[in-house]
Amino acid sequence: MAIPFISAQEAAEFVKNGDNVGFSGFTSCGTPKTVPVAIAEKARKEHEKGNPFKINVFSGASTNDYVDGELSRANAVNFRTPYQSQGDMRKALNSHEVHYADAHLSELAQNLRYGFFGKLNVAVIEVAEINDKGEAILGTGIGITPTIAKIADKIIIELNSTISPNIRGLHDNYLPLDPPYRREIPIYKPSDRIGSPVLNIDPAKIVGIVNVDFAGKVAPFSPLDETTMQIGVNVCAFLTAELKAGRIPKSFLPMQSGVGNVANAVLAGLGENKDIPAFEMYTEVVQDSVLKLMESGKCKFASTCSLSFSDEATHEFFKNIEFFKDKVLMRPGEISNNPEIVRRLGLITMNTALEADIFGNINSTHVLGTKMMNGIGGSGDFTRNAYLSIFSCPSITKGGLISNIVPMVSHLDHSEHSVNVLITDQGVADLRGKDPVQRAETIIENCVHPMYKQLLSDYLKLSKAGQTPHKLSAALAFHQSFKEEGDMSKTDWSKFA
Ligand code: 0RQ
Repeated sequence: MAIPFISAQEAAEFVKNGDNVGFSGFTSCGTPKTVPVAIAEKARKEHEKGNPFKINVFSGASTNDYVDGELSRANAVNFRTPYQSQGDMRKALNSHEVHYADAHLSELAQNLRYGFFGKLNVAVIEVAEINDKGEAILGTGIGITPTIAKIADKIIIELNSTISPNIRGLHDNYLPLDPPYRREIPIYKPSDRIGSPVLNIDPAKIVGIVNVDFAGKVAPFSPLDETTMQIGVNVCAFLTAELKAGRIPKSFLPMQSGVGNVANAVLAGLGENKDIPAFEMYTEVVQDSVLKLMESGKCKFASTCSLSFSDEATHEFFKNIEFFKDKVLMRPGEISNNPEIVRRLGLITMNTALEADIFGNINSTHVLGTKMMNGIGGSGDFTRNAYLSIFSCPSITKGGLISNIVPMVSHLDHSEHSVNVLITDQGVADLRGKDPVQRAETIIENCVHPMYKQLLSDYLKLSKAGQTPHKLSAALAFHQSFKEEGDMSKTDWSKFA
């Protein structure tokens, strides 16, 4: 029987108050665009009638304005996991209107299959192609799609005609067995294909197909500033030195890089560096910089969960698909970020901190300890299992009113045990093989902005007791000073002596 074509509004009627709803995609890539808006409209109408209407939203990573923006503005979200980066959703979860569980991206798909969230009522999945047998070609991001396609009671398809047919062949859909039957995931190099380019969806569960004829936008990058470029230069210098010292094999190792400008600056720097051999990437997001590296031959292959290119780069990529198609594979998030694979392949990981402390602990998520920014994303999946884990951040923020290096992080995402190297615009702190006091001395010497060097050295002298010397009453004094005086540099240790 042919699968019916329906409108987004008709599709939204399949979604009920209290439903667990899974969305395809990873970042804005592969994420539905019309059904979530119709669900938000339905929520508004129900609220006007005095009826409750909220859903629980599950996705591969961040989404787009149609999912997180529209649904949160319509007050239609009860629970959200595992990651978001949209302003209205951020406000809603920080004010507790939305219950947000920040989580490692690699774990959500399996936790859904394990039943940790109850059953999944509806999956909304964007595809480039689908036939009556339910054989689907997904869009430019996978995320949790193979899992939600398998476990959801009802499936709504968004068939997006703007996705290039040249996307066929780039996906590697794969579902691991669950414990106690899990076997090793047979990826031994980034380019190993283990699954299928086609996702098989049970057509009996598909309630309808919604035609979509517009592409979502990928946010443009802000131009590289001096600080970002200097961080990029420092990361490149460090990696080159590691290679020369023989601590990175001559053939190099696969790289993971987080999103954003620092990642782009580092990749651009590596591309220009003649001492770094052509390398592969095993990561969750590839951005424009990776295309350029492929064109120049510097990046041989990229395994990713999404193709987060600008409109221009997307066009170029699909136009030149003959060149790119054996250089890219898109995988589900539980494979792109899988700890087993990260450890086996020996990834060099580069992620961003909001703040680090002098002992090497990292806060990637909470502004001043309480306000959620985005979430831990894939940074923990990669960091904890890396061959070499690098964190970077600027040494100061807001013109120096904030030091990104503090006595004690105000929220902990990545502990000292997982962080090998900290890099700021000031320099590189190699934390390997150092005790906490040695780490603190190295970080203060190499990474802290001159405005804050004395303050942090003095903090270290406040207490000499214990393996990790803290003056507990003063440990968050930087944050307190910022709250009270709008300036961390106003911290006065004499109050704590
Ligand atoms: O505030 O917006 O008011 O200017 O925080 O700071 O420097 O623009 O940070 O865009 O590079 O993101 C960690 C959030 C960094 C990101 C984080 C203020 C600062 C600014 C943002 P304004 P920047 P970036 C791959 C892996 C976790 C997920 C991850 C992230 C705003 O990289 O979400 O790694 N990482 N995923 O002024 C108070 C500080 C601050 C501060 C900055 N110490 N205290 N405010 N700010 N530092 C991706 C995926 O998983 C999909």
